[in-house]
Amino acid sequence: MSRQYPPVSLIGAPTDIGAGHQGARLGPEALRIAGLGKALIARGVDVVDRGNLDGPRNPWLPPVDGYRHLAEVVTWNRAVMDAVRAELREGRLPIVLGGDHCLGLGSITAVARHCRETGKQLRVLWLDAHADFNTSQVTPSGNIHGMPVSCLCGIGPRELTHLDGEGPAITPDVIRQIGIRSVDQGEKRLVKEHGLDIYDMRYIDEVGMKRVMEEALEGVDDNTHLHVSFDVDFLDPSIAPGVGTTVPGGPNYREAQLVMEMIADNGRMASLDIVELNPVLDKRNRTGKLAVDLVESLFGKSTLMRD
Ligand code: 5AB
Ligand code: MN
Ligand code: MN
Ligand code: MN
Repeated sequence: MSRQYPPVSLIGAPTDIGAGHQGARLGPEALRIAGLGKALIARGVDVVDRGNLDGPRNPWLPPVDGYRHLAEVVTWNRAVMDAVRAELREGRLPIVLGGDHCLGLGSITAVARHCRETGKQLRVLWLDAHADFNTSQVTPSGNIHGMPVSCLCGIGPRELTHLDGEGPAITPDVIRQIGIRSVDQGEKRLVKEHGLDIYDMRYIDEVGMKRVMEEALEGVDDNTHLHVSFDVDFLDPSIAPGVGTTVPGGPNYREAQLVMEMIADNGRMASLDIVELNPVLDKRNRTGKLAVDLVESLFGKSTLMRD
């Protein structure tokens, strides 16, 4: 099955400003070295690599009032937002190469704005071990990569909840979180309070990934912009060791492939983040290569014999 994909733009965002480990700032280069651009070109996709965005270096300071590096996080996310917005306006499919997951804020703020302007419905698939729904009050770390989802939903500091000067980017009903297996205590309360739709590992174990993906993609139609925010720590650490916050018990290789293939079959993915890859913690870029392998599946590569 071959599908026409819109032209893709790779946007490097080399920062670990929101993370608790340094190293994710090397993620964009590791993804390039693992052959991301070439792999997409081989799938017949028109790819332009826009290079890396610029932003403040990581000063590696402790949190202040529950946030670490808030000002720098705002600057990086504005850059990502503007870059993603520009690509969407040109009818291109932006792939943000992180970088840590705080960048999902800038990326999805741009996507949500684009949806408002074009009258599209938005669906976000958040592939992650974590819910990323902390606030400054409940965070155990102060690391903002644990807060992008709450900020996107309007819970957080104004400079992040109103990144584009308009209101909060989304409401919780837009998001489906898959692979979740580590939620902090206060975060759990908030997640429940705001009714986040979470397909945690227990649910995946019980009903299987196929049904999970059918449910998560339900209602994603021609009028839907599907955004995939792929935190590499979604994957089981036995296959993806190159992340700062490993949590055992994640999807295995086949389950992860099924996720990507079902997204490809759905055909509505219009933007993507690949975040949290930390080459410093990886083994011979194994996790980077796996991410590329999975992105190929997102773009329709399949071992399926019956189509
Ligand atoms: B990631 C933790 N919940 O807030 C926190 O990798 C981890 O973007 C957050 O999902 C992990 O510090 C953030 C303990
Ligand atoms: Mn995350
Ligand atoms: Mn995570
Ligand atoms: Mn992480």
